[in-house]
Amino acid sequence: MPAIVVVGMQFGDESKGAVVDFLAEWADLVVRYNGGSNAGHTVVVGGRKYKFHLVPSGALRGKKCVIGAGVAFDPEVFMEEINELRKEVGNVDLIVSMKATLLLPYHKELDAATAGESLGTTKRGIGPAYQDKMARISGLKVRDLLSEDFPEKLRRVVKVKEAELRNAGVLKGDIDEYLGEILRRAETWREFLRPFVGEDHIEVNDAIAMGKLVIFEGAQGTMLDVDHGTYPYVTSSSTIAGGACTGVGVSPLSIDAVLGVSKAYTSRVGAGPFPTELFGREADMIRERGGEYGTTTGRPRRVGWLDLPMLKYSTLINGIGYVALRKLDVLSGLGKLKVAVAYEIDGKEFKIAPPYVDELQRAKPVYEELEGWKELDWRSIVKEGWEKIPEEMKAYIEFIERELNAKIVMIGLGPEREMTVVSP
Ligand code: 2SA
Ligand code: MG
Repeated sequence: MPAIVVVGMQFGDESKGAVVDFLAEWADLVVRYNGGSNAGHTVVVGGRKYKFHLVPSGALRGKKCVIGAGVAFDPEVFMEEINELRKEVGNVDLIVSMKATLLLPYHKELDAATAGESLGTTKRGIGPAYQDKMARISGLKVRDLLSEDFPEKLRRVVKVKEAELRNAGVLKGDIDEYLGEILRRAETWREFLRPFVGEDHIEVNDAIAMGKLVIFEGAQGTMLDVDHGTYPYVTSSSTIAGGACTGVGVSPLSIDAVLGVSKAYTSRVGAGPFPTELFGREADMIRERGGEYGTTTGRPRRVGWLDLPMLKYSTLINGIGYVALRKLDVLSGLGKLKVAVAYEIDGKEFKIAPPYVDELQRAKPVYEELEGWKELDWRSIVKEGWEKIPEEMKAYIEFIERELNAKIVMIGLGPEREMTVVSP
């Protein structure tokens, strides 16, 4: 049984949650390795929508889950999410890495006060938390929260950050009062958290060694990766498949496959370049049909045509051999479908997207037009299989497979769990 990384090929919201939930039926372990509660992974079962932010989507099937060292861990959100989940599924079997970065209330306030508007962040404190992690003198880990000397550690950190916190208007009055407030809340967090903490590296490597099926659930998407995305319009973590190794402490040799997840079109929430973006009536139609609103923030998402140069870039840097193509239903009845097969930038043709903001802003997509399909009877496809897929949709799928040189192993025809169809 393999270890599979599920990774977003676009700007997040590819519906990785639904794909992970689908695979989780067979999985033994579901692992988050990057990001934090900025993620919004939605799983729909029997008309009920479950939204995951910090906890891996595998929890819904009662599978064992791990939150790895690479995650920015917000104990407040964690408590809320676990309490909600317990009402739904009863016991949540989960391990939180001692090594995970601790995300504290001031990170969220700093996020809102700084990058929130200019980058269009989720204001969940992600950037400021990773900033402190990298700075080291101002970073704290989950293990610190549990240690006896947490008050002293926190004081030291807040001292280092005092000027920054005052400048941003986060810290206004007396520093001791401010510390006291956080420490009071921290008392609740740590008691809640204690039974969950553990060693992610042991848990995950043991499972792999025992031949169990381990699913790594990537958050956000490749184009939002801090190193490889459209910097600075990115998130602050390693969203790519390689992030699974660094974010948990697993050898690259232990990963058996990378499953890329892409929508049948493109969406982006927040600022940054988007070469195939649509506006007006077509955009509104896709947005409404696709329910393209942020799961975490409710923001309307920008939408556009499928962008193969971007997907090729993703395929390359993630080593994607298999693809889950989602939300094909949203394109039903739209007429001709455009797909970008290359960009023209300053008179030069690019088959693989350059990830540079300035070049992407000047990129003119070279489109190919494919026939669209009219109606979609997902029930008969689910019941009778692949043959029932409209011919035009088959051609759309095969076109993408050829261009990416990857196999589309499953498609999504709607948000419900049973609307995922596996290819022959
Ligand atoms: P941040 O908050 O620092 O990670 O924001 C930096 C950029 O990364 C984008 N980002 C996302 N894009 C799509 N989906 C995300 N998750 C939520 C969802 C977002 C929401 O599933 O819908 O609810 O709005 C996500 N998280 C981060 C963000 O928009 C910035 O462009
Ligand atoms: Mg999402």
